[in-house]
Amino acid sequence: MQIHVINPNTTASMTDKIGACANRVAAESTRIHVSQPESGPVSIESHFDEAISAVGVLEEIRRGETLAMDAYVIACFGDPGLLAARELTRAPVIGIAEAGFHLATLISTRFSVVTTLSRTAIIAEHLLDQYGFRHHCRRVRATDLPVLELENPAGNAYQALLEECQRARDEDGIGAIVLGCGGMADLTERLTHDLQLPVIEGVSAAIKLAESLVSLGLGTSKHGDLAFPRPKPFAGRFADWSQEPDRR
Ligand code: 2AL
Repeated sequence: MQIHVINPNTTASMTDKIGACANRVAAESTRIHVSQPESGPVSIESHFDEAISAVGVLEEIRRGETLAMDAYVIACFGDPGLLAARELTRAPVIGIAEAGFHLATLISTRFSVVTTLSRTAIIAEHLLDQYGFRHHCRRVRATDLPVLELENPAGNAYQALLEECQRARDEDGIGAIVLGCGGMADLTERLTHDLQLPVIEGVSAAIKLAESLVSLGLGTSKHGDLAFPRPKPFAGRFADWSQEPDRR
């Protein structure tokens, strides 16, 4: 089984970290391919960053389709381009936010999300509404850590994250915490140990969900709105996405 893990931002150290995390949890027979877009923001922490990064994600899916990937993981907590990505493939495509939310509801009745910047929290809030998890989530908490601070070995990111997670555990009436950034993937074990409650990180969650779906022979439905996009010409810088319109 081949799973293509896409880091939607263009920071290579984060891509490597996400790849290491995916490899740690993947089954022995699973091969992990990890990539990042050629162009786009170094971190995704606004609606603007997210819109630009979604194009990069779709380009990576198109590349993955030429390599016959069995599943895709979008490893940014805003799940940028998720539904559009599903339109481009029959393989399952899993976002790390939705994967984290799903697993949290299976082991707790309520969870909180602990993410990066306050301004980014709205993206997780929107996803909770869109995916129908609003009722399960007590609170989306921000640490006010910029995403790239998680890549700074001399920084204090772990302590800030731990303290916000402790507040979530002690004040929110929850049973589990979902980490709200792909760059937090390597901190899960330490946080779980320090907090003594389940901490879910979306990259691992998404890999195991992708493996389950592929093992069950389940892929993205091509019946209805996730069918392949209608072929049509594209202008300008997207001209190479053009396909002859289907005249039937
Ligand atoms: C993210 C993430 O997972 N990767 C990134 O660049 N931005 N999300 C976030 N909430 O900070």
